[in-house]
Amino acid sequence: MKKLLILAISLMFLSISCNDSKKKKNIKKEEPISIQTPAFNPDSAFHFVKAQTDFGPRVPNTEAHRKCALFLQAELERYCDTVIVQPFTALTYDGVKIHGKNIIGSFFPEKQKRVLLAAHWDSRPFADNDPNPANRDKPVDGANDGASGVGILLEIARQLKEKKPEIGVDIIFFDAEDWGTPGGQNIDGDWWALGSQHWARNPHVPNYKANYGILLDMVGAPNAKFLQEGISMHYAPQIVAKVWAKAYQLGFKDYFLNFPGNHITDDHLYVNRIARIPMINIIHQDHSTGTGFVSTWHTLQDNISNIDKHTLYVVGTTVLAVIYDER
Ligand code: AHN
Ligand code: ZN
Repeated sequence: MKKLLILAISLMFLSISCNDSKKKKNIKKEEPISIQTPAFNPDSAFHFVKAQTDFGPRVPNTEAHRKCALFLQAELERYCDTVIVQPFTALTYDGVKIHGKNIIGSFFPEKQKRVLLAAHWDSRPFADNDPNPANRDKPVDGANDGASGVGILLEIARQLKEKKPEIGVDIIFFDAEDWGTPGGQNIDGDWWALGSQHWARNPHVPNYKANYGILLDMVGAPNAKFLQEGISMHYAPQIVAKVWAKAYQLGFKDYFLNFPGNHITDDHLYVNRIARIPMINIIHQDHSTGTGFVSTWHTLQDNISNIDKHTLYVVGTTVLAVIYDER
């Protein structure tokens, strides 16, 4: 009995010391002295998406909207060199005067060569595409439609602070993108993207220029498909080519398809048309749903349970690689 006990104890020590030597070897192999290029962290990006949806729907003129604006400003202030909040008022298609805020964080604001990254941070006031008519006047969480792009850009901001890019970068969170006319209703006018329209006419700094821009919209659904969106192909085909080539190089061809998509009226339209900065839209399109978008679009199902970390990773890694390539 005693012998057995001694045997067991010595085996235990033997296995502990074995583990120990394995660990030491691993440390030597896997931790080089040089600082590595930071990798886009999908858990962190997901956390940034959820932090937004936790406020509730970020519909202009609501408490959740006001609180989320302060959160986004504070986050950008942690990472960027300068942050500018641009308040504005606008009139919606249904006659509501809304108080909006575009929130802009910049890295190296003095540099000439710059890239503009953007997403909209507001969420839609009504789930007018919901299969259940009783839900159609309720506001949407907008986990994918809005928060996904903002979450990726906050993670990119966090990474850019760790490893500074060679060029200037501006991150713009546009407000009041998603209060546009309900589907099928054909009312003339530019009722989508009110925040980007305001910014394009009143840039946050006088004479603002960027070499190009990338808009992220609906970049968080599982197995998202990014078609080459029509307005992007009209105004900035060379930027589509650049970004898609990088995605292919990174092995993301199942997400970034070499296939034309529809023209989508979105924030980038006014950045192209009014500010005259070539800007593309990375946006999930689905021609099988009838709306042209993912099935959760403008429904109550657009919530955090339908956000996929791998999609956030694919998009974030691609955009980050494009930025670090520029000099
Ligand atoms: C139109 O449906 C014309 N534009 C859609 C823009 C949008 C809404 N992006 C997200 N939500
Ligand atoms: Zn929307």
